[in-house]
Amino acid sequence: MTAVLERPSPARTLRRGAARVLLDNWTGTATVPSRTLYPHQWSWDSAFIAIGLRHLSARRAQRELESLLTAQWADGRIPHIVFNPAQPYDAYFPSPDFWRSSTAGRPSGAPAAPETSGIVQPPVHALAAWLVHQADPAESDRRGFLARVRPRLAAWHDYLLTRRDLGGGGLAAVVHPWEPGMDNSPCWDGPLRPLTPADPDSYRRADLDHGQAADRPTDLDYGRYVRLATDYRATGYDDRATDHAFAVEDPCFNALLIASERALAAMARHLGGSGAEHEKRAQTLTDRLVERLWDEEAGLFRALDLVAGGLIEERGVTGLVPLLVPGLPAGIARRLADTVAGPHFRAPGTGLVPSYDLSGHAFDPQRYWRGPAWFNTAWLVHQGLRIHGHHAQADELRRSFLAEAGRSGFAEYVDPTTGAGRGARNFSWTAALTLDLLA
Ligand code: 9YW
Repeated sequence: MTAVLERPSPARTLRRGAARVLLDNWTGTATVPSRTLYPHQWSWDSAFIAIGLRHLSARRAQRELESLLTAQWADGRIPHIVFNPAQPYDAYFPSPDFWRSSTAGRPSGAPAAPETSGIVQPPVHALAAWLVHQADPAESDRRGFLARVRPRLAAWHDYLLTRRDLGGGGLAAVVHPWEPGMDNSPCWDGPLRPLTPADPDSYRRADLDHGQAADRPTDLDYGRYVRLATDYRATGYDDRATDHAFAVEDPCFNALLIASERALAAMARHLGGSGAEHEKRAQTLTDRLVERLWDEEAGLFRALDLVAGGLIEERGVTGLVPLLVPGLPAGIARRLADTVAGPHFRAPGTGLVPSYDLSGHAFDPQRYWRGPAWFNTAWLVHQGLRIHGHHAQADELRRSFLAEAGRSGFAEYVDPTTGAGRGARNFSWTAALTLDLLA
């Protein structure tokens, strides 16, 4: 008799491929976003990675978040990069000798080790920690996971809601285009324009050793990123002492803070408390988000430029992410879902969500956050569609996500009109969120 060999299903093949990426990118304590381009630990990457990793090993997902939290500063900030001491300094720019956290960051409570950057990234961490806990509550309770991470996550949010309330209106501000995690989005062009770039001879871009120049931010962008980071470093990363030349209230950043406040409430309840304080904060933040950033005519949230004053007249994917806020007024949630399905954001070739308005004056399907579709933002929008009951639209986005993630070899981002992979391949959050959508 001939043995009948069963062909693995496409979902099984995809799951195996995604798991392989996460295993290959694990360093022993954390996961690098990409072995080539990003050889250290990144803050919001680790949160997305933990959300996927929990389906392979709840324990490893807990360690991913715990290792990030060991680099937390005494003022509560979670730095956007935690440097791996085993990597050479020139593997990535800006390197530890640029940020100088252990010396320059001391006044703000940077640890003596490890070396970190001095800026932050969107606060997805509490949401991730709660999802990780739910993957295996018994193992989580046995290790005291929530009891250990919860105070640190609360301190992180306190930092954002006090030191970073630069506009005085109850939302957190970002002070560098790397902080919202969407570096060269056209949303930041206006706020960055008045800035004098740093001298190009004062640094060397390591990203161009591994990425195509046409897929990456320009040299002018980098000059301004370096300028802002250098000025922040000069005050010891003290938000009260820095005259921030870039200060923006970003919709995605604040929406994730709200989702994470709700996660902190759930954790508090699980640990025997009431969670009421965090629920209240989440509601107040939601009210402020709507009052300050909602644009009824455009049907999406806008970023607010605190330096020049006024909402930024660009449509970015950041303005769609608040869909994942459960307490959003129903009318706003409906408008957002329509905008996701409408001509500005439904990419005809792939069904994915571009990072920037398809018909916008600055749209570029290849260049990083100026048009390409990213998988973390697709996952966030997908969550939002589900939360607000738009299941058919969510199913369609899920199918597009899985098809393009697999086809592109877990690309960092893809051309939203063709699905052609761009940036790094075997990118960790693409693989992790694939696992989550397959679970
Ligand atoms: C940088 C690591 C990071 C992401 C950001 C993305 C890019 C560039 O890569 O940042 O050099 O920090 O824009 O969202 O966290 O994957």
